[in-house]
Amino acid sequence: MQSWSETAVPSVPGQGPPLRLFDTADRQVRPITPGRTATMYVCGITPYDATHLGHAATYLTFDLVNRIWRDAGHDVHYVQNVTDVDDPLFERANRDGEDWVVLGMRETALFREDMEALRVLPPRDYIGAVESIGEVIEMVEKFVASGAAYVVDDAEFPDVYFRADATEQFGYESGYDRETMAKFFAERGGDPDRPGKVDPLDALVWRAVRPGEPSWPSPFGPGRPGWHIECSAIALNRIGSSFDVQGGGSDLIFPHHEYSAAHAESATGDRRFARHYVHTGMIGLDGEKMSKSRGNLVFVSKLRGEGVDPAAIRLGLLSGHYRQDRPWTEQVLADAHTRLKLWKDAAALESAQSATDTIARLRQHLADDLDTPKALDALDGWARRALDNGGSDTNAPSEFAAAVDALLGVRLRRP
Ligand code: 5CA
Ligand code: ZN
Repeated sequence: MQSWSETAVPSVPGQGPPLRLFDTADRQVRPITPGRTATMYVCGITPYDATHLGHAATYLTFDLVNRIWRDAGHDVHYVQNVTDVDDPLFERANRDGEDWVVLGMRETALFREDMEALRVLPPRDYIGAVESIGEVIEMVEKFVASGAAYVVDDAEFPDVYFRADATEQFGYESGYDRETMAKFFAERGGDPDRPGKVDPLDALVWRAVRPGEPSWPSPFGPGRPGWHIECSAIALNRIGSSFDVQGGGSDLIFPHHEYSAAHAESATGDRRFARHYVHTGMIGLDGEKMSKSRGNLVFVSKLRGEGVDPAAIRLGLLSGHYRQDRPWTEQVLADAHTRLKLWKDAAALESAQSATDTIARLRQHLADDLDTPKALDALDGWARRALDNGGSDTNAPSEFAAAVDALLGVRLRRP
């Protein structure tokens, strides 16, 4: 699938400390040690509606990871999927009397536009679930051959299920007990009560065709992929196992990332799919998680349409810590506008005091589990001092602007 276009990233003199991030599986902040090419897979959207600020916050978080790695001189192989065949697409398309393929294409195009406007660096591989069906079938064949998956005894709908006990280490990613797993499995797309399953926690990897649903031929009969398997297949075939970061919102910790890891580990025999599992907190509105099912959405495209500067959306979403659930409010946006103006004014000065220490602090705070609140504070401090007291360093305003552009993705001056 076509990705979106790349924005230029200025290079900034000097280097920051190595990146440390919280790993959900190990429940601690620890260093990430990528090779020359750093590898990252971030779960993409299900394109049945426009991108809201919750989605945007999650992609902005991993954009920081991408930018920190590039700043450290790594080549970054970033992979993202689009879940372009799934129940929510059919439901929305049916409701609106539209073709589900057209709906998916339109919302994916709008997502690309939003990402470009927010200056999110594009994935190198942007892959649709439909495009990866051949890869999914290959994996499911392997599971069936090894006994990791089985076809339910149902003549009408011979679905294929992956055994939750196929790998010894199942459960390590979320660390949840069985009761918590059962709760989230039922709430987040699982089907614990499907007759014919060996264990209620076994996960669908191939869904036999139902009347009115699209299907693709396979050795197990016509059907379509289950959900977790698309992310396993897409990541494995592009960045292999033991890649550096698997990313997504905290609502993907279980079941999605637990099973995509288990599928991949069952296929490869490796103990660990990703070296770091990184999860973002949920953006809320009016006291509730922003979600399509609750309908309390603020769309990026709607704000853009109202003339809101995407750089202010970016700064507003980055003003809280990525792991914290946090609300989007009018105040968050107003503060972001004030900050953007402060930084732009300082970046437009002819001279200021040196920005070298401030850039070092920016890098330190970001490397410390993406501590954006402290990073943004440090930049505010420099900008205020520059505007109040001036300084004689004529390079400082442009160095400040280059660092903000490279590391935070906010452009303060015309290039
Ligand atoms: N297509 C699957 C992943 S393979 C999916 O979860 N799609 S999604 O459109 O529902 O979500 C896309 C990403 O946005 C996921 O990482 C999800 O965790 C994140 N997300 C959804 N709602 C919020 C929110 N309110 N705050 C922060 N992140 C969110
Ligand atoms: Zn995914």
